Amino acid sequence: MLEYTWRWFGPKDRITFDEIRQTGATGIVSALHQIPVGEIWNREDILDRKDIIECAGFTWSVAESLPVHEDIKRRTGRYKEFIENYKLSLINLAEFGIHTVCYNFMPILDWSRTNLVYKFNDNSEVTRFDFAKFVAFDLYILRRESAEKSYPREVVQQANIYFNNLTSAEIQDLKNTLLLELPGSGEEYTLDELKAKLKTYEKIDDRQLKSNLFDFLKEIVPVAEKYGIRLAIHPDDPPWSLLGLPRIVSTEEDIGEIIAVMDSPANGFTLCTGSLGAGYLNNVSNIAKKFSHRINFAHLRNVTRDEKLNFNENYLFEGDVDMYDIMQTLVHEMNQRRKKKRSDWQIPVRPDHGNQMLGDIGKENYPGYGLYGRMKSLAEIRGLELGVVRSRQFIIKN
Ligand code: DNO
Repeated sequence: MLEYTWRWFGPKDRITFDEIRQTGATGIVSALHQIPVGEIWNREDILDRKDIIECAGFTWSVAESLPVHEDIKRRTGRYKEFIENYKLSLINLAEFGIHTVCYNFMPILDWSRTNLVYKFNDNSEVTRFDFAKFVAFDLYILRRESAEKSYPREVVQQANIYFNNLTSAEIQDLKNTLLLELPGSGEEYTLDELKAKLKTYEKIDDRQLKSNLFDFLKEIVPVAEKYGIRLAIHPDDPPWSLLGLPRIVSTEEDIGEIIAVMDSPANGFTLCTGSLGAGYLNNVSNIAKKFSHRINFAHLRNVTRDEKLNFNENYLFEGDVDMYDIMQTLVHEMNQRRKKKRSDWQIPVRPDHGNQMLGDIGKENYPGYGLYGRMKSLAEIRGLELGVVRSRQFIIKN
């Protein structure tokens, strides 16, 4: 079976270990958020976190994220030192048995949304991305230089109409949402800070960023291989350029290139069905099938998307991603790994963002990381897997 995991943000997380245990998860996905990006995850801090997790009866299954410093992404400044630090962090994690490491290569922004409390008709809440709203932020709140060149004329017009109808409270809300600290980035910006950061990527296009990623992989994959680490790059969320920034882990083609550059089980990806699924042209079932041998971690969640680059998160079985197909692929891949007698055949999976619902409504947590929505998704994931596994056995027997 898949290894059922749960993202726990560390001792400040309001979700308790008892609650996590009751969801059915056995593995914990966690990160040392207190360590500044670029610094080494030292042995003492790793051991402390591991002890807390193990004393509660769980395994620390995945490090998410071991963040990549912007200097590495740009290949400027102290990037050489930060790459050496990254290698040491990997070695330290491996020493304590944490062998799956999730990271991303999204410049500056991690996942982005224009609405963190979009209400469903059942009164639960999810996150949503409206392209015109995002463009309105870029053009009229951030006022990025030459931003209008990034968008087709109709989109600029739409954004203009949209913006002119906003109240000042709505403008403030949009601004806060987009500048907010999100779990992956660990940073919160002012408009000026964000503008200054964006400038540092002015000369870096997709090709350059990809080449910087490949250079990084050429350095870290051999270390990961040697110490039994399975790297799992996380796709861009959403899978397209934002604010003129390059984004390079967005499509089937991108993932194909990334895993081909260092062909090794150490160089894999996180099958994040929601991030990839937000891309109208992404067929997530195909991506999963085609690259199943390099899925080192899975984030399962669904989205409803459209061709105009709008999407909202949805219940696991109610969006545009075919979860049955995805599960077939995961189960098949695990069987293949088992046949090869790989000790790491079990793929860790976690429910990703869940609806804010039931007893979570009104409670504080990172958007998408409440208790009940994720618990519901995890129950559905487990049920789906059991159904897929049993029906395959049934077919073989009969
Ligand atoms: C969002 C998460 C991401 C993810 C990072 C991995 O909820 O899936 O923030 O942790 O992108 O580096």
